[in-house]
Amino acid sequence: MDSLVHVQSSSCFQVISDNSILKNWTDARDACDNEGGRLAVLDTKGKIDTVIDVMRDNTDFPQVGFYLGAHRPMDRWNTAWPNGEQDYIWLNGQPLDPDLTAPYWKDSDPNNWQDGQNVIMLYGDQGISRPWVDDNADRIEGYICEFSLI
Ligand SMILES: [Ca+2]
Repeated sequence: MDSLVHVQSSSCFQVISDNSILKNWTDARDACDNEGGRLAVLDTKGKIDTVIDVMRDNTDFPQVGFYLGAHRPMDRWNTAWPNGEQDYIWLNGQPLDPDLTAPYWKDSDPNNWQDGQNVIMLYGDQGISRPWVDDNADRIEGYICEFSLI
C-alpha cells in the first residue's frame, strides 16, 4: 500500500511513501495544501501517537523519512541555530511544546547539523519509538498530510 489513512478524533492522516511521488519539504507542503489539507501538525499527544501507530504498520518506514509541518522561520533557514527546538513552529503558527515533543526526538537531535537543518521529519533509523529528526528541507522524502474532520 502506498499510503495509509488513519482517523483520529479531529483529523485524518495520509502517509505518502510511494517512491514515485516523494518530495522536498516545500513541495510536500504545497501538495498537502492542494489536496485541502496541510502537512501534518502533530501538536497533541493524541496526534503524535496516532501517526506513530500508523507508521508501525508501514514497512517503508525504516527506508524513508516523512516530512511534518514544522519548520524554522524561513529567514533563519541555513543559519546557525541560537534557540534550538524553540526555533521551530508548526504550520498553524504555534511553537513546539518541548514538554510534549521531548520524548520523540532521536538521540542528539535536534542538532541543526552543518547549520542546514530547517524542518522536522519522522525517520526510522533509530527505531520507531524516537523517530523525530531535524533535517534538510531539500531531501526527497515521504510526507504526511493532515485533513481536518471538523
Ligand atoms: Ca538533525
